[in-house]
Amino acid sequence: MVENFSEWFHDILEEANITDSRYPIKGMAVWMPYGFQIRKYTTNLIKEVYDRDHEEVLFPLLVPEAELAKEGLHVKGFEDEVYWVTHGGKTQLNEKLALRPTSETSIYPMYSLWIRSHIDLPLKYYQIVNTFRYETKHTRPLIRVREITTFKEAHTAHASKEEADIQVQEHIENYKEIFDTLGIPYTLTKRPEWDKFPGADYTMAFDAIMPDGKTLQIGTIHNLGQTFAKTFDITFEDKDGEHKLVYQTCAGLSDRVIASAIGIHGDEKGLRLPPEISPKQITIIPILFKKGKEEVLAKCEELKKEFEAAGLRVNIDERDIRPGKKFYDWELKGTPIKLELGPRDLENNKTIAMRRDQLEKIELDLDENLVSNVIRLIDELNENLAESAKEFHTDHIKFASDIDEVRKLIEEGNVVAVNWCGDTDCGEKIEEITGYSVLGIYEELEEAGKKCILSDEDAKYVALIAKTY
Ligand code: 5CA
Repeated sequence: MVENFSEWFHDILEEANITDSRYPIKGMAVWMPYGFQIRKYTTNLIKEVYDRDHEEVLFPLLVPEAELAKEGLHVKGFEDEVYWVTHGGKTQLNEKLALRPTSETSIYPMYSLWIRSHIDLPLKYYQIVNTFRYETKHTRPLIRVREITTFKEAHTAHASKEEADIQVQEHIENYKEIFDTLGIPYTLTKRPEWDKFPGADYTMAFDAIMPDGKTLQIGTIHNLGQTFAKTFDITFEDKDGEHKLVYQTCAGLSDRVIASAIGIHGDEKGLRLPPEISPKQITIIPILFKKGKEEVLAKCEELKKEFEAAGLRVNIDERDIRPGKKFYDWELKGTPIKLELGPRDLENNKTIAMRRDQLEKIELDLDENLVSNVIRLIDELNENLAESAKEFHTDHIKFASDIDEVRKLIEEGNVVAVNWCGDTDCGEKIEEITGYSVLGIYEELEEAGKKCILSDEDAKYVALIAKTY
């Protein structure tokens, strides 16, 4: 699978009924029922984390050209990627309208109206919407799409620089919680100057290492400083009566969260979904013969109710097909736990459980401990998925001390750590020579005396270099 990750990923999306990419617009796909459920539980998780101290809102999709054009750096970063609406029916519009590529220029003019005084701060809103980017790099379902269907963007405004810096840390903690819940290991780097978000002071980014060794940026957090506040005139009256500009942050996640959960945990048999986002956490497979059919089905229903009462999502696969085919299907679809129940099991007061990550049969008694036993299996699976993913991740970050070694290690499927001076020219040269991307600063070097991998300067940082999606 590792050699053909791209093919595996493409196939599993169709086979498991997640998305259908045959929609006749490049970079846009249909969310199919099973995929839609996975997406729903993923957005539920994101909402659960963000609802704690943000409020959810919903802005219009269209942005007037004049607003989009206001922030020079920002518009320059996006001008090649914007889709435009030019007509309403047959009438040409007075002003072109952009399909939001992201929503700073849609949200901040309203922040300028809403924020008046220090008591209005901090303001912390988020929305989960679709955004449109006319991507020119090779598109891939969920990974690089032209309609990002699941774009979580949080936008905050603060009275001081310190509060904005703290908010950046809070976004980081939120993202860690989301990725940890899904067992997705990540690197966190400060993006280099030339790769930060257009208009930001600095960008912090989470990257996952996919099975083919390429990294996928799965979340970004931007400290916007006062750039947008100046452009959109977002000011407040402070306690001392002075009018001041706000400090802002924004933080984005996308369909890539789902892509990484699918890609990182999957195996040659199909999906291995983290229980949090698995449409069903338990699939009960009745083994039916003419004799004893009613009893078996009645017991399956009874078990389903018990599991549901404990807050678990359960289905019974009653289709009139061979049990072997059902096993195959639910392995493909990645349900964490399968429970098999036939007439003989019922007689013996047993059921056979199987964890998707192990595929060994585990005999469980049909007694009052069944629910807690199954919950234990789900927890063990969850931990095991996270641990094996973490092991892969750690094994694939290697240190290199010269440029040739960087190339070799990346070609072997690794992400490479190097000592770096931090200079932009030097960083861009590293990218030029190797053909790979400098993800950013991974750590600051505490001791002096180390040399940069390329320039003769002292190294200040450990930077990561990778082949990226
Ligand atoms: N306004 C900010 C965040 S609120 C913003 O747009 N940041 S971003 O450009 O970095 O995008 C946020 C996240 O969306 C990225 O970290 C990346 O994970 C994801 N993303 C960006 N472009 C695409 C795309 N074409 N397809 C899927 N996901 C994408």
